[in-house]
Amino acid sequence: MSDRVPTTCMRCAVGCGHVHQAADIGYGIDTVRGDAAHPVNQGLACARGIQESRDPDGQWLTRPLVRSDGELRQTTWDVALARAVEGLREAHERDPDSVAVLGSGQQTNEAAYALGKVARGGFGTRNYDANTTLCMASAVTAYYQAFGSDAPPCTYADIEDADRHVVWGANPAVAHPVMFRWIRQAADEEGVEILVVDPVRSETAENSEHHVAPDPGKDLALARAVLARIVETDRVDEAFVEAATDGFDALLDVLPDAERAAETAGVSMAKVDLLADALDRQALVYWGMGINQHVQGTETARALVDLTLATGNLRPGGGPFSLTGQANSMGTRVCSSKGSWPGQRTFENPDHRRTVADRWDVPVDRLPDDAGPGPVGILEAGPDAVWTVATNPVAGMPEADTAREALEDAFVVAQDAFHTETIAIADVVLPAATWGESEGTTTNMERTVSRVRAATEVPSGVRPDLDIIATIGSRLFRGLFESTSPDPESIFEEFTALTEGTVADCSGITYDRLEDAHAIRWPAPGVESAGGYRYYEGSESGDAEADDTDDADTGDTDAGEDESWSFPTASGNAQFSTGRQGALPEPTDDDYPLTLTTAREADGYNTGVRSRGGTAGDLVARIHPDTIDEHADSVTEDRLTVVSRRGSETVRLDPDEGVPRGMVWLPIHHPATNRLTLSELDPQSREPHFKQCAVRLTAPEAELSPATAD
Ligand SMILES: Nc1nc2c(c(=O)[nH]1)N[C@H]1C(S)=C(S)[C@@H](COP(=O)(O)OP(=O)(O)OC[C@H]3O[C@@H](n4cnc5c(=O)[nH]c(N)nc54)[C@H](O)[C@@H]3O)O[C@H]1N2
Ligand SMILES: Nc1nc2c(c(=O)[nH]1)N[C@H]1C(S)=C(S)[C@@H](COP(=O)(O)OP(=O)(O)OC[C@H]3O[C@@H](n4cnc5c(=O)[nH]c(N)nc54)[C@H](O)[C@@H]3O)O[C@H]1N2
Ligand code: SF4
Ligand SMILES: [Mo]
Repeated sequence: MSDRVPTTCMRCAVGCGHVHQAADIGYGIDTVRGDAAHPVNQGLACARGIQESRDPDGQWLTRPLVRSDGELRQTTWDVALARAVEGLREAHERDPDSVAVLGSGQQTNEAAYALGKVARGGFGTRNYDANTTLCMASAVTAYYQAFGSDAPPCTYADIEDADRHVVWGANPAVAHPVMFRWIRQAADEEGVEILVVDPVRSETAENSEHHVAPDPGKDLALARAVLARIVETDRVDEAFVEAATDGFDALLDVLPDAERAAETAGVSMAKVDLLADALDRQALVYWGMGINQHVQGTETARALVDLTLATGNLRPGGGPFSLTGQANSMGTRVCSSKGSWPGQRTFENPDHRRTVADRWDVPVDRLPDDAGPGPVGILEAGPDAVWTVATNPVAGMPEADTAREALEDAFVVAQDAFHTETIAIADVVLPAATWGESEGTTTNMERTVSRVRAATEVPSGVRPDLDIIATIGSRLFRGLFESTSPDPESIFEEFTALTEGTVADCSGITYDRLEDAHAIRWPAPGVESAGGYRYYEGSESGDAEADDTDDADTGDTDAGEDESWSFPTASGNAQFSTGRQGALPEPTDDDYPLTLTTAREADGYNTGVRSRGGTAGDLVARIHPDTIDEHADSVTEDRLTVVSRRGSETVRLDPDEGVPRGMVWLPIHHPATNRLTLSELDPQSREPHFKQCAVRLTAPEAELSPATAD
């Protein structure tokens, strides 16, 4: 019998501990179950997390490939690496910024840190980013602006203390199943309720007490209507606002009238009151892609933070809780040198650049002084060479045909475990080890670091990401790594040492400590410490560093003497914002009268590489029966064509009353979906506006053509 190896699920950022057991013969994982000894999930796990870890549906890559005479052909690692290094070097010699590197929230901290080191400290390119910018960037920017640091102040421990769970633009019943189970369980207690804000009656809405359905993309108006109502009815936590925040008066100056804002959002005042009442209690406000993926994603996320600040909902059992998507999006934010240097050091600060350059032993003027234009801007700039690691931009980027063309014009090195649409157009393919096959760590959405361990061998043609990255890095930039096959633990130590003394201090976390504790939350500046409730010290903070000699007065939750607040902003206070609802980038009109939205299904994962096998199958659109009736003349059998200004796709119909009239709902798991979407960005976060664009329905233009990964 193979060993039972404790590890962490790499599918979503709940971060459940798993136990993996390898097949007795050959390669692969035979058994996966939740780890009862892991403090995050205590044995729970979801079906898809288990299935995708144990037996993913994708077509495995088993040998390196290089393109010759237009065809991808099997080759040796020596040949593939030489080709990769040569192509990247040629571009780098022309101009460092002509090398683009696209990383992922599905790498270990060690691989993500190493990739960032090569991208920024080796190539010195501005044009390095990750799929996490398609995902979390608006939440990240909002947290920085509001709190001075990017991290949810909340943890899972808050869930059982909250009286109201407001789930805004997220569908955790599908996307974060174990977490939703905790939320649902907490809300089964007397007097506790879940409220869902989503234009679609999602699986989460179906399983909640209340559903508020704003018009698509109008959440900022709704959040302002709720705040205006709280102000009108005198329910602001003035003591907290006075003691711990700045900017409330400036917000009041621009706050619209509640009725007018509710009308803009397409929501009744009764529903606005429902949300205002919820926030008047101990409330957690969770949010996801329905908020972040918007040209005003940062401003909308900040408006949600404003709601929690105005009602003093930042104590245990309350707070703004951004639901991180991919398993290691949070780690990527802290370690990868993508949006900030390790430990949330900023690009603009010359002292921070110098510290990083010194540690890496590279010239300081090599390090860029801004984070770059984001994945969409990087491809728009037309890079000469692109290195992708654990991401599938040909399918995952908005306006995907444009992304594909940019990649087709470039020299592409694609590093993945499976065949993908990006692999299909690559010049060099580097097969990487994946979940269950790699060693390292990952960091979940509540800032908890946990070990990832290999349970199975890999075929000789496959190598760990860290080895591939360190090999390419070492060949191009002598001395960047001590070895072409570094020990993950030594890379982890290098990363955590670089965070020492920062707001995201991980220097007290070691592999040895993780061995015993399984999971340790940052900030962890010392070997005994683990981050508790952020920005808050008080009788309920649970913070290892909190002053527990205070005179505890647990009955009183007003900003009292027993609690103190401190935010790493210039003034030390949390910041209110002044954003107001603007127009959508592509509103519906006579030519394109319907709104296309894109979201997740329980059985699919992102671009579907690991969840749909080699064939994508039919693209299926959920549409309200009344909207289908209006277009009945166009329907042939059960098919019609969805046309946007960027492309058209023939879909099979799934009549669904949970989707509002006037909307077409497509899963993101099909590679055709993003041929239709829009590449407008939030100017602050550079996150694409994935959730609304204008479309029309016509008679089927073509046979359903199931796209394949080839
Ligand atoms: N099963 C599964 N789980 C996953 C993933 C997966 O692909 N499949 N992916 C992982 C990743 S990377 C991520 S980022 C997370 C994402 O997790 P979620 O944020 O939950 O993802 P989505 O399904 O994209 O969008 C959430 C909800 O936003 C709603 N929405 C759309 N437009 C609007 C709007 O205008 N306003 C509001 N309020 N809501 C709107 C959609 O109807 C949808 O129900 O999931 C992670 N977990
Ligand atoms: N229309 C629309 N588009 C969207 C979204 C949306 O809501 N709507 N959501 C966006 C979001 S939130 C996200 S996160 C992105 C995701 O976009 P992508 O990153 O483009 O898509 P994924 O399918 O997650 O691709 C991850 C790849 O990493 C590979 N992989 C997994 N593990 C490993 C590993 O250990 N090593 C290596 N080398 N490879 C590995 C997988 O095989 C897969 O090919 O999509 C975005 N695109
Ligand atoms: S909830 Fe997320 S982390 Fe937990 S088992 Fe499911 S996919 Fe994995
Ligand atoms: Mo994501």
